[in-house]
Amino acid sequence: MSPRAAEPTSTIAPRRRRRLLGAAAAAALPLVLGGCSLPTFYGYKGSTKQAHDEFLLYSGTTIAALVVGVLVAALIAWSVIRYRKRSDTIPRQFQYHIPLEITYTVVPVVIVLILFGFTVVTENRVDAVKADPATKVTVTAFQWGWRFDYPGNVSVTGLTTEDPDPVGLDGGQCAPAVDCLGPGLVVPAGRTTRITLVTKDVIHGFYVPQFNFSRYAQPGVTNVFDLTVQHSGVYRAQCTQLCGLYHSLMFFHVVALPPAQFQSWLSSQQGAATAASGSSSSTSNTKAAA
Ligand SMILES: [Cu+2]
Repeated sequence: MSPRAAEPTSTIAPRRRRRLLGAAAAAALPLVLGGCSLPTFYGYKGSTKQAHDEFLLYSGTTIAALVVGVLVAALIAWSVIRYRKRSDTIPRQFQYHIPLEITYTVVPVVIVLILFGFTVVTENRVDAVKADPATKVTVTAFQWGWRFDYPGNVSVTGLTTEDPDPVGLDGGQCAPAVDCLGPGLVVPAGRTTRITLVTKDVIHGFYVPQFNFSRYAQPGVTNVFDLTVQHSGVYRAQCTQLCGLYHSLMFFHVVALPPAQFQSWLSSQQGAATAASGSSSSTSNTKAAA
């Protein structure tokens, strides 16, 4: 009697244990996969207000993808293990399971619609321009460098092969620690800067990784957008469109200053521009060329 009584428990218990282990492994998978990248998923949290919106969209989409991926992987693993071949008998066959087919058609469509909705809302917020930005800068990309034009005839031009810090604001924190080659686009921190992006020749790409933002500078097209850098600092940036021989050197950096410091910088540049125009009838102050 005792061997028979012991038989069921000896076969069922390991199976239950395996199921429990499988469920625990499936539950732990997102944490293991996410691991050290949580909560950014290898992305930037974003140094501008607009970038943070992008980050929320990115992380939300990634979490949704992880949930779906883990669920699908778990179902595949379950069916592979549960229904593995045990004999040569052909198992029961199923087809045309209408409720199931409707479910696995409708659920993905609903997921795509939700992601689409969040994307539209986020992109509208990122592309929105304020009626009253704190400052306006026209950014001109060219082979091979960048020019930044501020109100008051202040113009900062940087060539890729020249001074890596033409505005002289690195304060020792730029090269080589931050490796911010190229000219500096100076903006006030915590305030909105209106960027008008154009190109003088071919297509270039305005890309600041920490802003989660990239936009083409296209011939014949004027792109307008707002950036609201949240904290003072130096942010590396570069051209992301292959634009010719020195494309790989077409870096620039964004320098976000406290508003008062930005204003005093701009005032001093405007004073210098006025003095230069008075003495040489020139209307620009091209520091990198000096
Ligand atoms: Cu370029």
